[in-house]
Amino acid sequence: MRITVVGLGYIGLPTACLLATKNNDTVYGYDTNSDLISQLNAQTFVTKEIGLDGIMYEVIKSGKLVVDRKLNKSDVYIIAVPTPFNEDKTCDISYIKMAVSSVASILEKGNLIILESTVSPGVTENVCKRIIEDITGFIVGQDILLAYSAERVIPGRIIEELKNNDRIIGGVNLESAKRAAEVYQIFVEGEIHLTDCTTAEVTKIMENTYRDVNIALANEFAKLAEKLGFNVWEAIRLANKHPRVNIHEPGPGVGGHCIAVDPWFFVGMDHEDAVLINAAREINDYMPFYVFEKIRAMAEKLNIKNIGILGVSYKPDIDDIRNSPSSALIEILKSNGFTVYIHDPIVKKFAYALSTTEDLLCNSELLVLMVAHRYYQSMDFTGLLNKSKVKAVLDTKNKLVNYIKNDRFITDVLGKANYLEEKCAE
Ligand code: SAJ
Repeated sequence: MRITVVGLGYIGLPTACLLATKNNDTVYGYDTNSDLISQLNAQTFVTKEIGLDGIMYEVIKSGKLVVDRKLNKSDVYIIAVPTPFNEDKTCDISYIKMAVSSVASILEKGNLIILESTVSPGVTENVCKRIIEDITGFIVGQDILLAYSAERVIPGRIIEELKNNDRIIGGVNLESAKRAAEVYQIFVEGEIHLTDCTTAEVTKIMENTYRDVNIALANEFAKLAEKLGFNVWEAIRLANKHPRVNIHEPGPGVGGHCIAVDPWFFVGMDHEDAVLINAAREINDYMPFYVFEKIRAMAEKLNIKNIGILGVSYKPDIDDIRNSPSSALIEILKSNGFTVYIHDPIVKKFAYALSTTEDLLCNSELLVLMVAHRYYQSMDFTGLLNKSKVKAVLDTKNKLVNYIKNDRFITDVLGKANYLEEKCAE
């Protein structure tokens, strides 16, 4: 089976690599980004994704995976290109249209196209099918097979989850779904479930919406905790002892390219009915502003101007900064006249200069934990802070303050009532 993966991003590249480790024929990886293709071929592309670095150059060196800016004729095309959202919150499918058109121009009877990008319901059946039929003159479902199957993997564990997660595959007809299942069976060890395209598409955005709404609920509880006088972290821990309750974790906001994006597709399609989904998105997007208000309150009390930010990735232990809550917070702090020192143990490229741990501690008066990287949790903060000019610590993930044992610092934790006031009063 000759397979081409179109789009070598966060999902396309690991998918192509895993296919290449097991497929009998060469797998092709196609991307329009010439820098990426050159870096992959020169073996200079660096990834922090566990397990990917190991197999990536093995399959490229052995010729099992050929990456190119030229689209090669294949039996199967897997399309994994980005789908951001438009200003009106609808799903931007321009990359999909381009990719499907390019593939359609070389399609042969009997070929299979699988769309993997996250989309609003109906894109495979209505948009992709029409483009293919218009360009080729073939009939989809008869001459050409077409299926939809979204990835469901979590950045940081992509390789492991690509192999082990269950997979939902929707086909324009049963034959399309079954043929697509044969492709994924090359490397997927999880169960494969067949359905129609629209159900498979909607399942994907429902999963991410479920998580977004639950994080928003946790964030709302955190705000209530501060006003009503309880400790949200302890209350959630205990509430989750109930066999049917799974409250998520509060935090400084929701980042990434999935949970912060996909729920908008529902809102964009039906603003009137997607009331809860819209509210959840707004609650989570507001969290960096909420954290800023806490910083402003502390800064006023303690006469502070220099803020140190711990962590800029969108979540712990990865180098992905897309839509990161820290980026939003840094913009707000800067536009309000604060001087900001930024640190991250993993991220190397960021819009602003990153400080070393020493610079951060020498210059910051208030430290804000935004990302609970393992690095921060294993640092001897108490020792380091003693030698610094830090006066206060704000912990938005309830991970640091508990073990900074020193009365010299004012500490505050998101979701803990009157914590700051108590400490200031002491
Ligand atoms: N977050 C919280 N509280 C939580 C969990 C997460 O504030 O309890 C924050 C994180 O810090 C981060 C954001 O939410 O900023 C998103 O992180 P995440 O780990 O929840 O999810 P992603 O975006 O890395 O990956 C999600 C996953 N979806 C689900 O778990 C339903 C993944 O399985 C999907 O494949 C991925 O989106 C995707 O590609 O759609």
